Amino acid sequence: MTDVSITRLSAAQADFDDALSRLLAWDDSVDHQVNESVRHILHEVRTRGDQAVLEFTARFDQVDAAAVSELEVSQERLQQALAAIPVDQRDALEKAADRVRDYHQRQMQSSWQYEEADGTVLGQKVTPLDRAGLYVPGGKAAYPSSVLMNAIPAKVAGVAEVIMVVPTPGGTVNEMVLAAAAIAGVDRVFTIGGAQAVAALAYGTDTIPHVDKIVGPGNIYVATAKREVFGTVGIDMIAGPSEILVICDGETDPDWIAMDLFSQAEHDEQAQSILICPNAEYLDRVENSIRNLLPTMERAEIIATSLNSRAALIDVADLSEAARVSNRIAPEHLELSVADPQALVEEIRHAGAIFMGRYTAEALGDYCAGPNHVLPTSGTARFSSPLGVYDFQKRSSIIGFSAHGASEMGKIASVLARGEGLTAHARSAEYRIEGSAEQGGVE
Ligand code: HSO
Ligand code: ZN
Repeated sequence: MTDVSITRLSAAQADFDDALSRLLAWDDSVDHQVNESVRHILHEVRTRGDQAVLEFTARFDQVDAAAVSELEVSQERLQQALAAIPVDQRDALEKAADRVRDYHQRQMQSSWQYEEADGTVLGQKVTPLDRAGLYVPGGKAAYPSSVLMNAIPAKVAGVAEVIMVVPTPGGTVNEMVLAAAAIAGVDRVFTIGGAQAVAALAYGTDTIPHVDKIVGPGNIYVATAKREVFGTVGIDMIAGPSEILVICDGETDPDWIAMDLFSQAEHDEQAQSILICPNAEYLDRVENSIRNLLPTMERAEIIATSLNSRAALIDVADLSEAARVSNRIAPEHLELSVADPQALVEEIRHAGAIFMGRYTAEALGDYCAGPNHVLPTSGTARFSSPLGVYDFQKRSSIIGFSAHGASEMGKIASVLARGEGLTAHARSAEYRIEGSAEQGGVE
């Protein structure tokens, strides 16, 4: 059944705010069953290491190995995959990788220092993480493009070792994923997945080194495991279903917009596609295109389910109102399919990625524009940003006082420390106040 009936909303309707909230509502309640089994897996891997990884991999992926080292994919094997995939795929992956690398190089943060008049030096030292773990889902959701998007920023940041895990249910390996790992310069690959892979990366086993941060998407078990190990390691984000919001002035070919909405909806049944336009009649035209084009789609079922349950066509008074509604949604992807996207972008405050103008399909950004396609979902663009080089770098503060500087700051620190009742702090600072020896350290 690929009938579609898409929710219509109007910003003018009295209950618009409530209707919009209902549309955006997303059930991310924790499933206790999942929680418990993830905790069990984490505990087992933490205490029994490699042996537990082998058992879970046999149970969940039907892959039997005598040792975890058998589940490691060699660099030669990655190169073989790269050599074996069709040449157009290899070319496309390499071109995409070059663009992603170029873009991310511009995100590099460098260390800085400045000196005050009395010789006090203050600054920030930026260092990459030592080791990052990259989770790549197996099966249908194994996206080679996501390997590039996760691994390249880590390598650009200077992460010494990028370790990728990818489950291979039934032993099936995705060659394009391996090829992408080769291009991105992933250092080690293990064919393990699920919560057991997250645990192995977080705690380390005899064979799998522990990492400092785990990035990459995964199913509910992987997401739950990432949430649980946060603190032992860093994580990137807990991603919800993918979303697209298109603001159109009503002048773009409706087929283009329909296909842009499909491109999000085909990811999964829970994906969300929303179109906002100041021209209600244009919304009808897009809905017509949707009806005409849907039967031509390979993933028509998934698209239909996604559109029927989570999509909306919204009419607004003008583009400014469209921008206000968009800011409330804080979409992961925002297309500005309008004549003057530069003017409209001024009014946009929250969005993971903004696609400017009628020609800029989200699909180009998903694969090869250069910016990252790992973006904040479910309204989290209000407070977070695309995955980037900065996710693989950290900062240390640098503080250096001259004798004179220490003396001046010592007086301030002493007063504040005594105010907090912390005498050791106060005296530690006071020792360094010029002439403090003669004062004998006032109590
Ligand atoms: N739209 C997805 C990324 C993706 N699309 C991968 C195709 N492959 C989330 O931004
Ligand atoms: Zn996509």
